[in-house]
Amino acid sequence: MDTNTAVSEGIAPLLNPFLLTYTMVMSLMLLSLLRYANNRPAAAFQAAPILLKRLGLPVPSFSSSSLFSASSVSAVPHSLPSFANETLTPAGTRMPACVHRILTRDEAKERVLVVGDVHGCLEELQALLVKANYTAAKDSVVLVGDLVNKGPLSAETVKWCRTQGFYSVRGNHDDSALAAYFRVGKFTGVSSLPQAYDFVAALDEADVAWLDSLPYTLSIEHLGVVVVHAGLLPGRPLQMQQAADMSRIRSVKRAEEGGEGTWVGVEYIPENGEAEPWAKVWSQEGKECEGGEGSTDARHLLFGHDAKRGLQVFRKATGLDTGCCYGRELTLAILPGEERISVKALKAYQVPHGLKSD
Ligand SMILES: [Mn+2]
Repeated sequence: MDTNTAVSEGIAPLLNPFLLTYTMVMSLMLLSLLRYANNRPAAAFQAAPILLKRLGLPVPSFSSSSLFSASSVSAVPHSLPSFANETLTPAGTRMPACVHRILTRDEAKERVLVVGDVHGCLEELQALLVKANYTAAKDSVVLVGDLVNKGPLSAETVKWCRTQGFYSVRGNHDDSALAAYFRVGKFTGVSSLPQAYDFVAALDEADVAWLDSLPYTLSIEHLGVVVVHAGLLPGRPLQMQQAADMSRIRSVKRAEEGGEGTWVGVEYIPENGEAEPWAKVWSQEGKECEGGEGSTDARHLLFGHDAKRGLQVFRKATGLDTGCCYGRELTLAILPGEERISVKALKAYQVPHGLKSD
């Protein structure tokens, strides 16, 4: 046998068309999975069941929940990777490690109480929970963000919610508090903070770490709900949503570029109908709404951030910011179900200032 024959016989099995195709398909699948998870193997591990579900394939019993409940990785929350490729938040702080948090059936208790913008109104928050017959044994609390600023007890609110084991998404004011604490963004080079940010000096390391960990969205899949501070851009999948929209939008208008059904988010509430509440558009039928064409997103969104519009009830989105810091009410939604409970503010801590973007 000459050398050439030996070589060709040696590699012959590798040239088998079936094996070649199989290897190529498997490599492509692995590469797509890694790409789907932003080249993070751990995220790819979590993304695999989601991809299988999307493709209509059976999900093996070792789902992300059971894999990641092992004690060695218990600090890693269940999450979806973000594909928006952002490293900094609109306030100039770093993006949270987990942008899209999933609250699993195992983590959630019997009822989930979703609370509107607290803005330092801790006494009202506690009164509201009493009114809702809250008990730590049977209830999980999820806040829509903006725990701080405007009201009287910002640092105390953060500390209390953290130590109670409450969940929260990140609001623009929570971002600003971090920016003030770390002197980044608009606070870069500022030696003495504005008086409104005095409270950041009362935050300890655990409070700051907790704020820093707040995700932009929290999905409660078994209840069919997503919690976000400000909103989502219609027509765009959850994992493509950008921090600026998730923490700041109030309205959307048609994009001039990007084709039919493309929306851009705006922070203001227009007087002349040039833009509409994002939640109203999100709730309209059609492929350009919800998460876009091909979306099977049948989930209901719960959000805050829009005290001026107050309680907003749309088919697929509910706004819970009822302006407590302005002397109006603090509201929570009880899940599962449609029930909502409110308490009156003890006083007006802040005078609303028109359409200012906060
Ligand atoms: Mn806000």
